[in-house]
Amino acid sequence: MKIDIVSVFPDYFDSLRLSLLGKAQDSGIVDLQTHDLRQWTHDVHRSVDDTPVGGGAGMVMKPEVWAECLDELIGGKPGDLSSSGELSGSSGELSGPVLIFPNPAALLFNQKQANDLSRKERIIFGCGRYEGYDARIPTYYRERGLDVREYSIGDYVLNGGEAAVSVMVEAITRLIPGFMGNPDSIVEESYSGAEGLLEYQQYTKPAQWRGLEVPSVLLSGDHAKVNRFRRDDSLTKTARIRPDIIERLECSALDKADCKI
Ligand code: 6GU
Repeated sequence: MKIDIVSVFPDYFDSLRLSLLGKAQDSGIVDLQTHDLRQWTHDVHRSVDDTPVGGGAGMVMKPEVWAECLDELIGGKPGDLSSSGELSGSSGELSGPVLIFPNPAALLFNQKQANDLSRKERIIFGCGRYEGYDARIPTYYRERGLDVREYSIGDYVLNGGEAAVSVMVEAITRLIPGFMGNPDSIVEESYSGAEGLLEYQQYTKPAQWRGLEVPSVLLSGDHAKVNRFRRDDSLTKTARIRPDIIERLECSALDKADCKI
């Protein structure tokens, strides 16, 4: 997967060279490039923002700078995109990169979207700063046939999209086949199952520690009982701290034994 990240703080993403994501870049599973948006400015101040039309506080990122940057990264002149059909496959499905703009006033990013995005060949992230970016930027590229998405990572406000993009890149790349040493570890974890129940609690040795015991069923060696115990733990924990997830559960996802919870 090729990932481009555009930001006025490209150094923010140095941490993505560490750990498993760093290894995935070394092995060629992920090709991650960061770009300084100011590279596409022409004025002496290298300005990327301007005051909001209609008034109000703060600054808004200018469409011209973003368009020069994105046209170059996408490749081809903007007019080519829809007219030549270059970016839409014969099946009518969108090909070409997915463009993602972090935005606190957008759809919440979740595991389902991370899964879908982990199958894409190329993703370009455009990090907004200040009060946001001119709304015509996503509209323009959407109208030109690109798959353009805006996501928030939670109901709180950050100073810019950089932290949100870090989160999304990590959530997406770890799902790419071959990324994880042990692919089983992503199967059972929280949010990954079709139902999206929270993961059950885990324990390691010793069985007794500072007066606290590991639940005895986990030491029984009875796999059916262990599985039942873990599923009950997932269900009760989810019902207690994320009742919204339980409310969305399909009835068909539950078995008879679940219903005593
Ligand atoms: Cl994507 N951006 C900003 N600035 N704040 C956020 C966010 C994104 N998601 C949650 N808060």
